[in-house]
Amino acid sequence: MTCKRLHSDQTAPFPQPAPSQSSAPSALPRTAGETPAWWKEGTVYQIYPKSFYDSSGNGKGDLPGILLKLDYIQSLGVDILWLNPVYQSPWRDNGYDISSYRQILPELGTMEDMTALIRGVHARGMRIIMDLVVNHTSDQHPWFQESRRNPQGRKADYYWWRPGTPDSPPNRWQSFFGGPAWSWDETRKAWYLHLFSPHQPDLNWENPALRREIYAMMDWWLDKGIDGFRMDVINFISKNPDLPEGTPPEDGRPFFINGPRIHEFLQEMHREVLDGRDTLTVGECSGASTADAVLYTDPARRELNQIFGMDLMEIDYSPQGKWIPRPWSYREMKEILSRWQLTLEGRGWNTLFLSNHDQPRGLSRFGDPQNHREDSAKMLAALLLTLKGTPYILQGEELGLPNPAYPQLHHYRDIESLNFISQAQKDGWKESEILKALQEQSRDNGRSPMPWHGSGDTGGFSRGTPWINPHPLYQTINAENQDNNPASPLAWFRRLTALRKKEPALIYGQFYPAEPGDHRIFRFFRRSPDSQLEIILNLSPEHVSLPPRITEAWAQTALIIQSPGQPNQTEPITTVFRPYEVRIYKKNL
Ligand code: ISL
Repeated sequence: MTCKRLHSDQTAPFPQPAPSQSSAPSALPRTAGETPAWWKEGTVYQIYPKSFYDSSGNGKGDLPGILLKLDYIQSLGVDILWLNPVYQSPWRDNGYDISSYRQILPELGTMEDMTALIRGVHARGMRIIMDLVVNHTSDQHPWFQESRRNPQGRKADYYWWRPGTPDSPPNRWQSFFGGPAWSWDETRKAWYLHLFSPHQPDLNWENPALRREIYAMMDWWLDKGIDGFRMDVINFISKNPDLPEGTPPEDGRPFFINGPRIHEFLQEMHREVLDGRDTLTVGECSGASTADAVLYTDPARRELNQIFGMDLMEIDYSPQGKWIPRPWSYREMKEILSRWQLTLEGRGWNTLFLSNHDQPRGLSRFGDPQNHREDSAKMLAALLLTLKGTPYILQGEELGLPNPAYPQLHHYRDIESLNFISQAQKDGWKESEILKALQEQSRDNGRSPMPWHGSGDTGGFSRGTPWINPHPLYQTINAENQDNNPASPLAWFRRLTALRKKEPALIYGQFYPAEPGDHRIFRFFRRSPDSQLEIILNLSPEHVSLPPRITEAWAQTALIIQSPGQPNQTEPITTVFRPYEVRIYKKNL
């Protein structure tokens, strides 16, 4: 089951309800009837701590480094920071293998640094959430060590142990990183389940004592002042205890994705930890359909605030998986986005993201970094900040950073990429083919060091030798040279976050897809009781001419923001959209 496409929804026809002519009265006009919440209004900035800013010179980004860059982060107009894992860990999967939930990895800082960061973030009026990785731990975690040593002890079934002999695993499930999902443990003389690497044994959520330990740990962190959690593969925590084989036998996904007790567990977690606290909870939910998303995020069900659905991230997965991508179309992209928007309207809450630490850069996938880097980056930023939901921006995305596309095999660090390289070599792939796949799809594309300025060997990331190579384009793409350039992607990003703060319709307004006039155009409305915004995005590198039935209505509206172009200067209304052009028209109702 190595990273195959997860079919979550049937493809639905592109929906086209016309915007209603009457503005329904609402008790909360600015929020268009939605219950207001900071996590609906905020934009999230994802920090990959090891690649953000190295204050110590050891080649790895660290917590004091983030603290030093808080003014920059605040200047973006973002409101919430999400930190990838910073816990004690042997770092087999870049911190997603935690060996102590209540300690910070010394290379990244101390608990005092973490407390100072929480304070610094709050002092600037922002919030901070941390990764919660509770589908599995590291095999070095004391729970696993005790569990493997003491089959009669209290922690004996904190993990998925099965008896047997070393030559016959309990089933043929494959892990997400390649290879079997079961390993034989010589100490306990039994098999244990790991959906990821053998160093990441899966926790057994059937055990109530384990669940209580996890809730206590969550409480502990919330008491320290963090504002919520990004929950890693949270919809994998409930497994069918029979652990049946799938079709094909290697595919166990039907038996642990959105598993039998998942909603019960999340509701219990809500009751035990989250009730009465004002937190942001966002679940990473690969394999969740839009219908599942409603179940997870409907506030009445008291589970999560939001989930990351993966349909858009898997748009280019072929039946052979992510390493052999397939072509995708603008129609498919719009269909996925519109389906998630429409299904969650009034029933849950969306996340909006095109990049993260597991994905190639959104710009390289959905834009044109070769020929229209800045304009396509601006269009994608507009897409993220004008649809309905909470936007998540990966560090560097505000600069229009494409994939680093490292040119040699030895540049890659990620466990999934390294496993792919050895498997592809065994399967007889040519080196050039392996490199091409990595340059397009490796998770390391989202993990390169943040380019702060154009000089030195690392673009201001570190005084030492970076753990992974600097971004090859840091001399031209960096925060310093965009900071005072009003035409830069960074300046555009700041204008968009400011616009979201000014226009409640961009937060709470209902989403209506509109007739695009051309398949390369994404056109939609955001409507609140007192205003309607019309957003038109040219998704393509081509000039697109729109028909008069669409363009004539613009005479009654104001063009409030446009790209390409200089700020405060809009072009006369034309019917031709330039490559990756963005326009937002506003009409008061
Ligand atoms: O990265 C993927 C595809 O290339 C996914 O299959 C990914 O492994 C999956 O979305 C789960 O991701 C999360 O859990 C993993 C960790 O490696 C990822 O970094 C994390 O985001 C295991 O903890």
